[in-house]
Amino acid sequence: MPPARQTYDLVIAANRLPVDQVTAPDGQVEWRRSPGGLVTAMESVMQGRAGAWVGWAGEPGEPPEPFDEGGIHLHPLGLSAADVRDYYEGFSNDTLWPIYHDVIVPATFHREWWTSYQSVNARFAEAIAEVAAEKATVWVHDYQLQLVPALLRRLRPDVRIGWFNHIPFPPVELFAQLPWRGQLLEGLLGADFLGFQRQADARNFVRACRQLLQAQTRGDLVQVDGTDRQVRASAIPISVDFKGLEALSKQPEVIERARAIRASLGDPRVLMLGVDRLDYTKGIRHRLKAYEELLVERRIGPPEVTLVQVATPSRERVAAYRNLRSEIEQTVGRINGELSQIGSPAVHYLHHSYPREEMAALFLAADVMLVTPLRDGMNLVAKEYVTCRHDLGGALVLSEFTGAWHELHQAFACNPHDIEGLKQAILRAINTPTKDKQRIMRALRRRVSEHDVQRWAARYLAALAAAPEQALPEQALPQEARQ
Ligand code: ADQ
Repeated sequence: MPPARQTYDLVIAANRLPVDQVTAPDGQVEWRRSPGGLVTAMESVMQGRAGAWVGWAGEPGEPPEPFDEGGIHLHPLGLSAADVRDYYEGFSNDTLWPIYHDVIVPATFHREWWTSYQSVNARFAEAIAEVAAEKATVWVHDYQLQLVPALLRRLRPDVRIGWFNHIPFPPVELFAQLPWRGQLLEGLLGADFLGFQRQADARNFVRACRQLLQAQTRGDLVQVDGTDRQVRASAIPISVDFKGLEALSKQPEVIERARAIRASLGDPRVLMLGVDRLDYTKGIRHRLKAYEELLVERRIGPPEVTLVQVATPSRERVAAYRNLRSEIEQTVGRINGELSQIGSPAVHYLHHSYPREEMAALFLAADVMLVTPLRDGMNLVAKEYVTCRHDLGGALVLSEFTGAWHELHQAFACNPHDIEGLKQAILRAINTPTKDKQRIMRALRRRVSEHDVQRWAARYLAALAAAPEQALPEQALPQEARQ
């Protein structure tokens, strides 16, 4: 008889496991925890519960054996090179990602990508069904796994299923372009509770169900056809680990490093900073255009003002990302060629990933943070920046098209499509008196500290537990969620 497999009360499923494989100089392979806020949040909710995480280990081929790391049971799921190409780079990042981000670049539709997406989602559902204990809570993450809720419900009707979308949910007019729109909606309706970054995203989902499935809806509830089930779709915006990141940014070495960064840039009067995955949704081109025009018009210029643009390498096997990278690098080259001075480049462009300490030091060093996406589910960089500014220094220029803007209204708002308006927002962020900027920063920090990632996770799980059908009594909910 095969040994009884251990099962878990709380199962997280996401495209990626929360660890990266690293090879030490002696060839020894080990796992290192990825530093994201999601992992910190999950650790806080997994305390005292038996928790497992199902996800891809990041390399194509046979998956490693399941293992335990930091108190979480990790269950790797194998993706072949063809799965990575069709399910991940293809359907997830070249079909869904553009449609869900306002079609900033055109979406690509291939039927074989869809077939692969279905098959990988089915494997996820099977892996979850294997590790979930009787009546477990299962929390599925993001647009790569939209079919998992319904597939899992078929395999395991006893478990409670939640799904959270880290990216926007598009208006029905754009969503309707997807040839597989009905299957995607039905896949999601297998969940008990669906969480979104903004109310507008939740409303878009409910509207899509009404218009494309002719489902009955009432407020944030969708009636599932042919059953007595109702699914709730609401906004529960994600956040950052405020306490952990603030403590990091208060470390003397980080503060010293921030000083050293400024000194190595020639101690400019105004250091501007952009930090993004190199993605066409992030508005990097628009930001550079506004900055270039301000330089050409001599309203600002080096050496008093400089811009550091950190662009993390991303999805380089998708053509739109390769094109964006060469376009950005050409633009930076042109700006520097035409507008720099000897020893004072106009733009410092860094195409790297950095450790958390270095990111915190950059945030502390920057007088103006430029967050200018054309569309972004939340944008954690904006929240990380204000978290690090315990000195109340700095100013945040924030696009109205980010989820973060809906919580951080006091920031210097911009519409990145409006280059003239963006230039004005940058100048305001530079020239507003320090006292006023401190007041703004204090308000922004209060919001993030009161709505941190631990509270997000607790609220999400409470909403999932209290979703229609199996409403729990109030006292069963964690304290944070009773509001
Ligand atoms: P992303 O599109 O990846 O996330 P974002 O929210 O900005 O966008 O998160 C990026 C993370 O990567 C931040 O924690 C940032 O500090 C880090 N990072 C960026 N550049 C880095 C670098 N060079 N080195 C090291 N770290 C770097 C998706 C959605 C967002 C949503 C998040 C979370 O697109 O809208 O906010 O998920 O839900």
